Amino acid sequence: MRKALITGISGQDGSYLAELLLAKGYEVHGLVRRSSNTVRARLDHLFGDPTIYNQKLFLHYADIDDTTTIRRLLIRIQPTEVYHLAGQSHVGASFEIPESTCEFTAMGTLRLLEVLRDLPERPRMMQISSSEIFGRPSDAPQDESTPMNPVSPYGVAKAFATQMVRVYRDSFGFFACNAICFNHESPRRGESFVTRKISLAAARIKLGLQKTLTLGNLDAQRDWGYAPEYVEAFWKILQHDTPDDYVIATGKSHTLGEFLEAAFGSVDLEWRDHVQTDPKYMRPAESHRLVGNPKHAIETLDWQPRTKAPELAALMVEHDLQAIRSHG
Ligand code: F7E
Repeated sequence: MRKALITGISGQDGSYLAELLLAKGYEVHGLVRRSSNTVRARLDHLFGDPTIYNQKLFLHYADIDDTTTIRRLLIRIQPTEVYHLAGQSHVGASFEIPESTCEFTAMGTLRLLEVLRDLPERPRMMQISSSEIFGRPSDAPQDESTPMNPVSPYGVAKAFATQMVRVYRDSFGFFACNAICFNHESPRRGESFVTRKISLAAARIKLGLQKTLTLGNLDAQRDWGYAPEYVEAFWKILQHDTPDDYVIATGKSHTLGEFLEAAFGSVDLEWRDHVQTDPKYMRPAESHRLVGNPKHAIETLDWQPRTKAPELAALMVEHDLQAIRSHG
């Protein structure tokens, strides 16, 4: 029986990965943060299925800084694969809360590696890294050998975690890998990330529930892919014979204007009539020229990014339109 442990299972990627692994016949264990709010909307459909929840899918309370509990769970569950997705993932917020961002994202990864180090049978392990490690790269597109030059506390924390995974792989023989992910979005994306903010606003404006959308830096450019395709890469990374790092990206960069055009255009709206800017959404420093070269993943893992950014924008708006129509 293949058993996987996912940290951050209630997030966008964690929920898609849980679905993928369940479909492949895995027993899936997820770590969740203890909070008074038990709403885990992205996993609701799995909770609601009595053939899945507590049969093939199990959730455990463990904060990522709770090493003792994580060790106990790993010894008890004995997963064959660990997918480390948990962390504070908002780049803008990391300027406001740099210490906790580093605590969870950087130290959280090191603590997990240390627990794994002591296990008699070490599972394979994958860490979700980020294009933010490149910050302001001298070359574009970026690949696995592009030097790290992070410009946000989040990027610094991810650079630490990424390099630590390499150190444990090289020094202690870990089967540990980094998926260096560029932006990846979906209808399950958190509402404070720009793509979801845009898709929700386009849907609400279309339905007459909102008039304007307030954004920060409109000059931003990103390599936006579709999250369910990215979790396929996570799985493939751990099935390969040798551990390695992989850039997971589409290879195409789009401006925020292009994303707005596709999102608003999909419901026959002109974004310029509705979008305004406010400096409060600007960041003290912005990453530039982030566009990934996924050649290594495509050639080695037989992985393909399929959904293009304009298509992604339209599918997110369509989802939000339907959801608002049915639940308000
Ligand atoms: O910003 C600009 C903003 O917050 C994208 C995370 O998953 O991907 C994500 O990080 C761009 C930036 O994503 C608003 O300044 C303009 O240039 O959606 P975002 P991100 O910062 O790229 C990487 C790969 C990760 O690893 C992260 O965990 O859009 N932007 N106006 C705005 N961004 C936000 N959030 N809100 C705005 O109003």
